[in-house]
Formats: sequence, C-alpha cells, structure tokens
Amino acid sequence: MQKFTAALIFVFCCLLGCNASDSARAQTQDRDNGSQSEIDPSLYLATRNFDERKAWAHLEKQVDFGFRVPGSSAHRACKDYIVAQLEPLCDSVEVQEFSMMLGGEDTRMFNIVGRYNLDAPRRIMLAAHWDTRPTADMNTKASKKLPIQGANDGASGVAVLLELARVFSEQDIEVGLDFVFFDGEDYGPGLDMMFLGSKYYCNSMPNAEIETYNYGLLLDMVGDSELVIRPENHSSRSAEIFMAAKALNDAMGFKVFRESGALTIYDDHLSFIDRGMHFYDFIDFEYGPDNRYWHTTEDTVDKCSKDSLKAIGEIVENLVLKFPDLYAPEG
Ligand code: 1BN
Ligand code: ZN
Repeated sequence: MQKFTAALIFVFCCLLGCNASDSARAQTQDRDNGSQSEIDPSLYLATRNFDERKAWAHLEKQVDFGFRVPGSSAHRACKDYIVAQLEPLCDSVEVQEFSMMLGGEDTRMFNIVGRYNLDAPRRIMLAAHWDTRPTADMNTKASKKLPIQGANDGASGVAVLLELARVFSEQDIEVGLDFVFFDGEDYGPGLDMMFLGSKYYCNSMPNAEIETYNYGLLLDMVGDSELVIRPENHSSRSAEIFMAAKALNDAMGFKVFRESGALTIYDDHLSFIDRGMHFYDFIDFEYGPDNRYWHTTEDTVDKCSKDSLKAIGEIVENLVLKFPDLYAPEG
C-alpha cells in the first residue's frame, strides 16, 4: 500500500467521530482551558484552533480599507496591515517591492512573505492574493468601470492565512511554513495583466529554494457563504493534496470539498507548477448563482460567512499538521 494511502486511512479513522457538531465543545475546550470532564479525547485528534471570528475580523478590516487596487492609498494601508499582523507571529517578514506601468502610471506593488522555522530543510507555502480588481467587468447592471470590494476575491484568502499564521505561531511544528501574499493577481482586464505578483515572486526564486518545498497551497475565493471547492485541473499532478483535504473535510463533518465537477483555473499557482512545484489551488468558482458575484460590485461581505472561513481554516490547519510530508522527497 502506498505510504500516502495508508496515512490517509489512518488519519480518517482517527478523525471519525470528530464532526462539526462536536466542534463547539472541542473549541470551547481549546479556547478557555476549562474542565475536561465532558470532552471526548478523540476530539483532540483533529485540532480546531482556527478561530473564525478572528479571521472574519481580518476580512472586514481589509474591506474597510476600501478598494485595494495597486497604486491606491487603500492598497498601501492594507499592505501595512498585513505586515503588522505577521510581524509579531513570524520568524521573519519580508516585503518584496516591484513596479510596473499600470494605466500609464509607474505603480509600486508588494508581495509579502512571513516565514516560520527559517532553518527547516523542508517547507510548505500557503498563499493568497491580497489586491482587488480595479474593474467590475462582469457587472451586468451597474457600470463595469467600478472597482470591486473583493470581500471574497482578495480578502477571504488573506483572512484565513492571517489566522492560520496565529494558529501555527502557537505550535511547535517541524516543517518550515511560508505565508505568501501576492499582489497584482487581479489587475487585468486580460490574463496577460494578471498574476503579476506571483510571476515576479516565482521568477525571483532560485532553483534551490523551489526544491525545498514539499508543496504549496493557494487559497482564493474561500469566503463564499456557500463554499464549494472542487478539483482543479492545473493542480492535478498534486491530487493527493485534494484527496487529503477531502478526507479531512469528511472526517471533520464539513461539506465543502466535493470530488465532482473539476474546473480548470488560471491563477497564482501556475508559475510555480511550471517550475516543477506541487501546488494546489483551493478556489470556489461558484460564487452566487451561475458565479454571478465574481468580478462584480456584488462581491461584498454579506455574500461571505464565518462558517466558510471556519471550514477552510480548520481543514488547512489539519492538512498542514497531519500531512506536512506530502510530496517530500523519499528517504
Ligand atoms: C481568480 C479570482 N482569478 C481571478 N480572480 C483567476 C481567474 C482568471 C479565474 C480567469 C478564472 C478565469
Ligand atoms: Zn478575481
């Protein structure tokens, strides 16, 4: 039996009985260290330290800055916020600045990376984009020239990563973790002017750094109140990541990961896949009926939910803790 399959079955069995309805009791225990008498010890086999209320506050804060379009004051304020959140949590925080001509202006953009366990020989990258699209080009009624709030497309992935950064700062883990926040993912309007930050970041990585990663995970549009994550075809060489997440989803009582209806999505993971990394895009591309909130002025906080942040947050928390060695070199 493959090492991965055996590990998956083991984790699935351990987590059986640990479902979402149990989670309120488990969380209470985790958060306030109260009496242990009523707690089934098996609940601790899945950790539930991700606090969706903290993640939600990060989501709202970003939207409150305004449209995080490169070159804007909201964009600079949001960059400073992400850096300020990471600094007390991480072993290092770097801002990678680059500039491009956008709309006739020389525009500064910023990738941000917070790292844990700087000397760990094997690493995982957790990534999201933090910019928002300057134009609501999928609007049908309102103007297509308006910017979008990006509550889901932008703020949700960042919110989950920032809360995971807190969760992992309170644990001893062996694997190195890099939280990477890409700028310029959504500039557009066409694909040629998208994924600007991830392309720049990936181009700046030496081969030796690429080779330290067991895998990368991209979180995009993970705040939708009706969150559904399906297999993504560009990520299919790394299908074990999806299978592990689906097993955790089932064992923990969530209904977010579905095996049917694979999608093909161009996103920030592609540059890394092109360089041989294992990278999976966890993206919900069913945002509203017929995806009708995507790239519209309808991408607002009321379309997102704390419960969705909780589901994806807890699943990724356990993915990293239970499956840090997926795609690690043998031996
Ligand atoms: C994801 C969120 N993307 C943009 N905002 C990438 C994408 C581009 C997805 C084109 C589908 C089509
Ligand atoms: Zn977008």
